[in-house]
Amino acid sequence: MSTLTLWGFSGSTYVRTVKMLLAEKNFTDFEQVPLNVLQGEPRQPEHLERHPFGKVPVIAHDGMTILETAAITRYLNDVLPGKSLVPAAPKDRARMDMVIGLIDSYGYGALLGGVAAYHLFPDFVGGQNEAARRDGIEQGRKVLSYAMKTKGASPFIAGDLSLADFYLAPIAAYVSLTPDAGTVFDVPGFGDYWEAVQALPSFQATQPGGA
Ligand SMILES: N[C@@H](CCC(=O)N[C@@H](CS)C(=O)NCC(=O)O)C(=O)O
Repeated sequence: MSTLTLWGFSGSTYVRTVKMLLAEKNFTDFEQVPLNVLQGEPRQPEHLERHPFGKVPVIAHDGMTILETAAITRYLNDVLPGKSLVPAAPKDRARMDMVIGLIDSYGYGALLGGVAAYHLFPDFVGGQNEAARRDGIEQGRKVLSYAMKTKGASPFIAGDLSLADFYLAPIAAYVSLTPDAGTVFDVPGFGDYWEAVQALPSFQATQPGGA
């Protein structure tokens, strides 16, 4: 029996954030319950008991249910063996947390709800909204620009690979499937960074489409 249960389908960017962390930790002993966001499955009463706002991911581990990606990823980073994906140096940790904050507050809504949804799943957001798409491009570019400024000459956003990269990569993956990718990704430094992210085994092993 698995020691960890992960609720949420692999098409969720936040679920992929968790799965990239698990992959980097080489942890495979988990059961994924693939609740499909596009079909409203996390809004069912059973899942609302786990997450009052009907969101994924949620995990259960060692007798505890944990919701919200920030809590889940930091918990798993602490309890699972292997390299840490949270920088030890306070300034690097701040780099990571700044970019995660920007993604949570501005990037996810702009790039998923605005750009990706417009092209890939408009029905989920009530139809194609040109203003939301344009605004998404603008806000999304701001987030990517700041993420690349924060990265500077480092290989990844917070120096070494960290949770911040696992937040950004799944969102960028959706944008890359749209005709707006060229515009959104046209910020200094993003091209090389995106190449490096796509080469990560944890990115390649967590492509949506399976569960
Ligand atoms: N604050 C949450 C956000 C999670 C989130 O937005 N998940 C999306 C999928 S990527 C979701 O569950 N959406 C379901 C819905 O809005 O109906 C976290 O950090 O985990």
